[in-house]
Amino acid sequence: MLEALTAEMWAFYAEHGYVRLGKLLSDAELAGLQTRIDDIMLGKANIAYDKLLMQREADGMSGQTEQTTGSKGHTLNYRKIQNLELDPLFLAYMTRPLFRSICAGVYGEQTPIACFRAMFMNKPAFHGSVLPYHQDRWTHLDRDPLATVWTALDPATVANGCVTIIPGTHKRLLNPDHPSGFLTERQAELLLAEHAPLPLELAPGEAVLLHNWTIHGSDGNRTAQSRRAFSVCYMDAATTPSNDEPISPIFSDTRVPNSPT
Ligand SMILES: O=C(O)CCC(=O)C(=O)O
Repeated sequence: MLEALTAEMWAFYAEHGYVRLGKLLSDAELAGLQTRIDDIMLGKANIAYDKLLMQREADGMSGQTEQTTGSKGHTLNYRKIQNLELDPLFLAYMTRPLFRSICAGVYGEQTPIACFRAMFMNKPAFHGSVLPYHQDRWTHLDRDPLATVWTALDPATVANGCVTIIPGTHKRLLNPDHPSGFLTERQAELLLAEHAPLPLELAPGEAVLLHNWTIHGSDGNRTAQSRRAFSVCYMDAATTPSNDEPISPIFSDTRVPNSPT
Protein backbone atom coordinates (compact mmCIF):
# COMPACT_ATOMS: atom_id res chain seq x y z
CA MET A 1 0.00 0.00 0.00
CA LEU A 2 1.25 3.47 -0.83
CA GLU A 3 3.15 5.20 2.00
CA ALA A 4 4.16 8.42 0.26
CA LEU A 5 3.77 9.92 -3.19
CA THR A 6 6.66 9.29 -5.55
CA ALA A 7 8.30 12.18 -7.41
CA GLU A 8 6.43 11.05 -10.53
CA MET A 9 3.12 11.19 -8.69
CA TRP A 10 3.84 14.71 -7.42
CA ALA A 11 4.75 15.81 -10.94
CA PHE A 12 1.54 14.30 -12.31
CA TYR A 13 -0.47 16.04 -9.59
CA ALA A 14 1.18 19.39 -10.32
CA GLU A 15 0.36 19.06 -14.01
CA HIS A 16 -3.14 17.59 -13.88
CA GLY A 17 -4.56 18.60 -10.49
CA TYR A 18 -5.23 15.03 -9.39
CA VAL A 19 -3.41 11.77 -8.84
CA ARG A 20 -4.68 8.27 -8.17
CA LEU A 21 -3.44 6.84 -4.86
CA GLY A 22 -4.52 3.26 -5.54
CA LYS A 23 -6.14 0.94 -3.02
CA LEU A 24 -5.56 2.27 0.50
CA LEU A 25 -7.96 0.09 2.45
CA SER A 26 -7.65 -3.64 3.02
CA ASP A 27 -10.88 -5.59 2.63
CA ALA A 28 -11.29 -5.71 6.43
CA GLU A 29 -10.66 -1.95 6.82
CA LEU A 30 -13.08 -1.22 4.03
CA ALA A 31 -15.76 -3.42 5.59
CA GLY A 32 -15.17 -1.64 8.91
CA LEU A 33 -15.76 1.82 7.42
CA GLN A 34 -18.75 0.62 5.39
CA THR A 35 -20.38 -0.85 8.48
CA ARG A 36 -19.56 2.22 10.56
CA ILE A 37 -21.09 4.67 8.12
CA ASP A 38 -24.20 2.53 7.73
CA ASP A 39 -24.48 2.33 11.53
CA ILE A 40 -24.15 6.12 11.74
CA MET A 41 -26.91 6.57 9.15
CA LEU A 42 -29.14 4.04 10.85
CA GLY A 43 -28.75 5.62 14.29
CA LYS A 44 -26.84 2.64 15.72
CA ALA A 45 -23.43 4.26 16.30
CA ASN A 46 -22.11 5.53 19.58
CA ILE A 47 -21.33 9.04 18.34
CA ALA A 48 -22.45 12.58 19.20
CA TYR A 49 -25.15 12.95 16.57
CA ASP A 50 -25.78 16.52 17.71
CA LYS A 51 -22.29 17.41 16.41
CA LEU A 52 -22.64 15.74 13.02
CA LEU A 53 -23.90 17.78 10.09
CA MET A 54 -26.33 15.47 8.36
CA GLN A 55 -28.13 16.02 5.09
CA ARG A 56 -30.62 13.60 3.70
CA GLU A 57 -31.72 13.19 0.12
CA ALA A 58 -35.33 14.16 -0.50
CA ASP A 59 -37.61 11.17 -0.84
CA GLY A 60 -38.21 11.68 -4.59
CA MET A 61 -35.57 11.19 -7.27
CA SER A 62 -33.79 14.50 -6.70
CA GLY A 63 -33.31 17.32 -4.21
CA GLN A 64 -31.97 17.38 -0.67
CA THR A 65 -33.06 18.44 2.78
CA GLU A 66 -31.17 21.15 4.63
CA GLN A 67 -27.79 20.27 6.09
CA THR A 68 -28.04 20.72 9.84
CA THR A 69 -26.71 18.94 12.92
CA GLY A 70 -28.41 15.80 14.14
CA SER A 71 -30.01 12.71 12.69
CA LYS A 72 -32.63 13.13 10.01
CA GLY A 73 -34.04 9.67 10.59
CA HIS A 74 -32.72 6.13 10.47
CA THR A 75 -32.24 5.57 6.78
CA LEU A 76 -29.50 4.89 4.23
CA ASN A 77 -30.85 7.79 2.18
CA TYR A 78 -28.29 10.33 3.39
CA ARG A 79 -26.42 12.53 0.94
CA LYS A 80 -23.80 14.01 3.21
CA ILE A 81 -22.54 13.54 6.75
CA GLN A 82 -19.87 15.93 7.97
CA ASN A 83 -17.56 16.11 11.01
CA LEU A 84 -16.54 12.47 10.78
CA GLU A 85 -13.25 13.35 12.48
CA LEU A 86 -15.37 12.73 15.60
CA ASP A 87 -15.49 9.03 14.75
CA PRO A 88 -12.37 7.08 15.84
CA LEU A 89 -12.39 4.77 12.81
CA PHE A 90 -12.68 7.55 10.24
CA LEU A 91 -10.18 9.66 12.22
CA ALA A 92 -7.64 6.80 12.23
CA TYR A 93 -7.91 6.52 8.44
CA MET A 94 -7.68 10.23 7.67
CA THR A 95 -4.63 10.73 9.94
CA ARG A 96 -2.51 8.00 8.36
CA PRO A 97 1.15 8.83 7.66
CA LEU A 98 0.42 8.90 3.91
CA PHE A 99 -1.94 11.84 4.37
CA ARG A 100 0.47 13.59 6.72
CA SER A 101 3.17 13.33 4.07
CA ILE A 102 0.77 14.60 1.38
CA CYS A 103 0.06 17.62 3.61
CA ALA A 104 3.83 18.15 3.95
CA GLY A 105 4.14 18.19 0.16
CA VAL A 106 1.23 20.59 -0.27
CA TYR A 107 1.65 22.95 2.70
CA GLY A 108 5.25 22.49 3.85
CA GLU A 109 6.67 20.44 6.72
CA GLN A 110 6.17 22.91 9.55
CA THR A 111 2.55 23.70 8.85
CA PRO A 112 -0.05 22.53 11.34
CA ILE A 113 -3.01 21.02 9.51
CA ALA A 114 -6.71 21.02 10.21
CA CYS A 115 -9.43 19.22 8.37
CA PHE A 116 -11.94 21.50 6.80
CA ARG A 117 -14.40 18.76 5.97
CA ALA A 118 -14.23 15.10 6.83
CA MET A 119 -17.35 13.93 5.16
CA PHE A 120 -19.32 11.05 3.83
CA MET A 121 -20.63 11.76 0.33
CA ASN A 122 -23.27 9.35 -0.80
CA LYS A 123 -25.35 8.70 -3.85
CA PRO A 124 -27.98 6.30 -2.57
CA ALA A 125 -29.24 3.66 -5.00
CA PHE A 126 -31.36 5.20 -7.76
CA HIS A 127 -31.05 8.68 -6.39
CA GLY A 128 -30.67 11.50 -8.83
CA SER A 129 -28.76 14.17 -6.97
CA VAL A 130 -26.47 15.93 -9.43
CA LEU A 131 -23.54 18.07 -8.30
CA PRO A 132 -22.74 20.63 -11.02
CA TYR A 133 -19.13 21.46 -11.97
CA HIS A 134 -17.31 23.59 -9.42
CA GLN A 135 -14.00 24.40 -7.74
CA ASP A 136 -13.88 23.71 -4.01
CA ARG A 137 -13.51 27.05 -2.29
CA TRP A 138 -15.22 28.95 0.44
CA THR A 139 -14.88 32.71 0.64
CA HIS A 140 -15.57 32.81 4.38
CA LEU A 141 -12.05 31.35 4.75
CA ASP A 142 -9.11 33.76 4.61
CA ARG A 143 -7.16 31.36 2.38
CA ASP A 144 -8.13 28.48 0.16
CA PRO A 145 -7.73 24.88 1.30
CA LEU A 146 -5.76 23.12 -1.42
CA ALA A 147 -5.98 19.36 -1.03
CA THR A 148 -8.74 16.78 -0.78
CA VAL A 149 -8.48 13.00 -0.57
CA TRP A 150 -11.57 11.23 -1.91
CA THR A 151 -11.87 7.53 -1.01
CA ALA A 152 -14.42 5.20 -2.59
CA LEU A 153 -16.31 3.00 -0.12
CA ASP A 154 -18.28 1.37 -2.96
CA PRO A 155 -17.44 0.94 -6.63
CA ALA A 156 -17.60 4.46 -8.09
CA THR A 157 -18.66 4.26 -11.73
CA VAL A 158 -20.08 6.52 -14.39
CA ALA A 159 -23.46 4.83 -13.90
CA ASN A 160 -23.63 5.44 -10.14
CA GLY A 161 -22.31 9.00 -10.18
CA CYS A 162 -18.53 8.87 -9.76
CA VAL A 163 -16.71 12.20 -9.51
CA THR A 164 -15.88 13.62 -12.94
CA ILE A 165 -13.05 16.13 -13.22
CA ILE A 166 -11.60 18.42 -15.85
CA PRO A 167 -7.87 17.75 -15.51
CA GLY A 168 -5.50 20.71 -15.50
CA THR A 169 -8.09 23.25 -14.39
CA HIS A 170 -6.50 23.69 -10.95
CA LYS A 171 -4.08 26.32 -12.21
CA ARG A 172 -6.47 29.24 -11.97
CA LEU A 173 -9.63 30.28 -10.23
CA LEU A 174 -12.52 30.76 -12.61
CA ASN A 175 -14.48 33.16 -10.42
CA PRO A 176 -11.97 34.52 -7.90
CA ASP A 177 -14.30 37.15 -6.44
CA HIS A 178 -17.44 35.10 -6.44
CA PRO A 179 -18.57 33.53 -3.17
CA SER A 180 -19.29 30.22 -4.86
CA GLY A 181 -16.92 27.96 -6.73
CA PHE A 182 -19.74 26.85 -9.06
CA LEU A 183 -19.35 27.54 -12.76
CA THR A 184 -21.99 29.47 -14.61
CA GLU A 185 -23.79 27.50 -17.31
CA ARG A 186 -21.90 29.46 -19.96
CA GLN A 187 -18.54 28.77 -18.31
CA ALA A 188 -19.29 25.06 -18.15
CA GLU A 189 -20.35 25.04 -21.80
CA LEU A 190 -17.18 26.81 -22.96
CA LEU A 191 -14.94 24.62 -20.85
CA LEU A 192 -16.53 21.38 -22.00
CA ALA A 193 -16.24 22.48 -25.62
CA GLU A 194 -12.47 22.50 -25.16
CA HIS A 195 -11.73 19.87 -22.51
CA ALA A 196 -12.80 16.27 -22.18
CA PRO A 197 -14.11 15.52 -18.68
CA LEU A 198 -12.51 12.54 -16.97
CA PRO A 199 -14.73 10.24 -14.89
CA LEU A 200 -12.75 8.99 -11.90
CA GLU A 201 -13.99 5.43 -11.72
CA LEU A 202 -12.59 3.79 -8.58
CA ALA A 203 -12.84 0.38 -6.96
CA PRO A 204 -13.93 0.25 -3.31
CA GLY A 205 -11.01 1.22 -1.09
CA GLU A 206 -9.24 3.19 -3.83
CA ALA A 207 -8.53 6.88 -3.35
CA VAL A 208 -7.57 9.92 -5.34
CA LEU A 209 -5.85 13.15 -4.32
CA LEU A 210 -7.54 16.20 -5.80
CA HIS A 211 -6.38 19.79 -5.89
CA ASN A 212 -9.31 21.81 -4.56
CA TRP A 213 -9.38 24.03 -7.63
CA THR A 214 -9.64 21.12 -10.08
CA ILE A 215 -13.07 21.52 -11.60
CA HIS A 216 -15.25 18.59 -10.68
CA GLY A 217 -18.84 17.48 -10.34
CA SER A 218 -20.88 14.31 -10.21
CA ASP A 219 -24.01 12.89 -11.71
CA GLY A 220 -26.95 11.12 -10.14
CA ASN A 221 -26.97 7.41 -9.42
CA ARG A 222 -28.88 5.39 -12.01
CA THR A 223 -28.13 2.02 -10.42
CA ALA A 224 -29.05 -0.19 -7.48
CA GLN A 225 -25.47 0.13 -6.18
CA SER A 226 -24.98 2.94 -3.67
CA ARG A 227 -21.96 5.18 -4.20
CA ARG A 228 -20.59 5.74 -0.71
CA ALA A 229 -17.40 7.76 -0.37
CA PHE A 230 -15.32 9.50 2.29
CA SER A 231 -13.81 12.85 1.40
CA VAL A 232 -11.36 14.79 3.54
CA CYS A 233 -10.20 18.32 2.81
CA TYR A 234 -6.88 19.16 4.50
CA MET A 235 -6.10 22.82 5.15
CA ASP A 236 -3.53 25.02 6.87
CA ALA A 237 -4.65 25.10 10.54
CA ALA A 238 -4.00 28.87 10.59
CA THR A 239 -6.93 29.36 8.23
CA THR A 240 -9.44 31.74 9.79
CA PRO A 241 -13.12 31.51 8.98
CA SER A 242 -14.97 34.83 9.03
CA ASN A 243 -17.90 33.16 10.79
CA ASP A 244 -17.73 31.29 14.09
CA GLU A 245 -17.12 27.94 12.48
CA PRO A 246 -14.71 25.97 14.66
CA ILE A 247 -11.76 24.34 12.94
CA SER A 248 -10.53 20.82 13.67
CA PRO A 249 -6.73 20.55 14.00
CA ILE A 250 -5.44 17.09 13.12
CA PHE A 251 -1.65 17.33 12.60
CA SER A 252 0.51 19.62 14.73
CA ASP A 253 3.12 19.38 11.99
CA THR A 254 3.46 17.25 8.91
CA ARG A 255 6.72 15.45 9.64
CA VAL A 256 6.13 11.74 9.31
CA PRO A 257 7.52 9.87 12.33
CA ASN A 258 10.60 7.78 11.43
CA SER A 259 10.85 9.41 8.03
CA PRO A 260 14.46 10.09 6.95
CA THR A 261 13.65 13.74 6.12
O1 LIG B 1 -18.61 13.09 -3.97
C1 LIG B 1 -19.00 13.75 -4.91
O2 LIG B 1 -19.86 13.37 -5.69
C2 LIG B 1 -18.40 15.10 -5.20
C3 LIG B 1 -18.08 15.83 -3.98
C4 LIG B 1 -17.76 17.24 -4.27
O3 LIG B 1 -17.80 17.71 -5.37
C5 LIG B 1 -17.36 18.11 -3.22
O4 LIG B 1 -17.42 17.71 -2.07
O5 LIG B 1 -16.99 19.25 -3.49
